Amino acid sequence: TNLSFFTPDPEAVKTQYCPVKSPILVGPLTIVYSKPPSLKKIQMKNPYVTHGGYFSPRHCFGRYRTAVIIPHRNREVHLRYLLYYLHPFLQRQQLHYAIFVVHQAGNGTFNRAKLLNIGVREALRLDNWDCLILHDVDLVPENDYNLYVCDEYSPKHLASAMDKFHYNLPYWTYFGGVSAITPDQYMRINGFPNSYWGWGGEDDDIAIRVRLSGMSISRTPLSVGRYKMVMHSRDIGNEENLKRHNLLSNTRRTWREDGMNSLVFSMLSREETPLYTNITVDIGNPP
Ligand code: UD2
Ligand code: MN
Repeated sequence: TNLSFFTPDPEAVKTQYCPVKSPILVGPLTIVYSKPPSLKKIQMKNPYVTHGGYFSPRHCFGRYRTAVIIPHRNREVHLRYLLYYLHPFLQRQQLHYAIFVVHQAGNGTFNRAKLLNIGVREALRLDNWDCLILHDVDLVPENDYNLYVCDEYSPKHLASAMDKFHYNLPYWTYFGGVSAITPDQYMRINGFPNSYWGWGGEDDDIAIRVRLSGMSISRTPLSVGRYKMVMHSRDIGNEENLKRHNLLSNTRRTWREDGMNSLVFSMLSREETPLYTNITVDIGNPP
């Protein structure tokens, strides 16, 4: 028979769940920070990403629903690098996913953990996510076997081997950079602390919360959890938090009161841009 006119309809064959292990992963990736890609170029390369930064596998039903949440201010170039590499990465993993950028308005002191709490609250209003990925804007994964999927029993640290730490952990309980946590686990630790203003400490607080609520941290193996950070200096407005040691010594007394159940902010705007959902918030100032 002459099949030269036959065009299979890709949507029509979507009758099954995607396989547990995606067949289109490639493993190690080459990440280059030489020329920031434009948003237009990233859009052209990701034609199946829909407004707000959503994607669903086209030939099978996505088995896992993943929300990526990125705290952000003044790092537009880093964000472009991340989107450029992360969209195709997540599509190769055959995830049903969306990307949320939580943008802190104003010039006040930055608060990464509070922005992540806001991102989680907003993401959960929009979909029933299996997994929340909390992602620094300047870290790009270097191996797509590092699945952006949660562990059922433990919050998972994904950025186990960063170039800036010579592809090793800086210390054993380290939980910064990129992590994966289910909504249930997130609520169980009362989310992240709202009280860490400026640089540092909040990641250690989170690790303590995990332990205090009776869980442990799992981790991507060092050979796979590799990340390349865009080089940068400390931002204005994110100076070192000198209160962090004091705060950390009190976590076991404060974590039940400081977190998702005490989160207060004002929503300034929510917009669906072509490559991500942007949430702009006023989070106030340190006391
Ligand atoms: C480390 C951790 C990070 C966090 C931080 C302490 C790594 C790679 N990551 O990051 O997870 O625990 O220490 O707070 O070791 N940001 C902005 N605009 C700003 C400031 C920060 O967008 O003006 C966001 C952005 O997503 C950035 C993140 O906050 O990636 C962490 O800040 P950083 O990159 O300045 O700190 P760094 O690299 O020491
Ligand atoms: Mn950084």
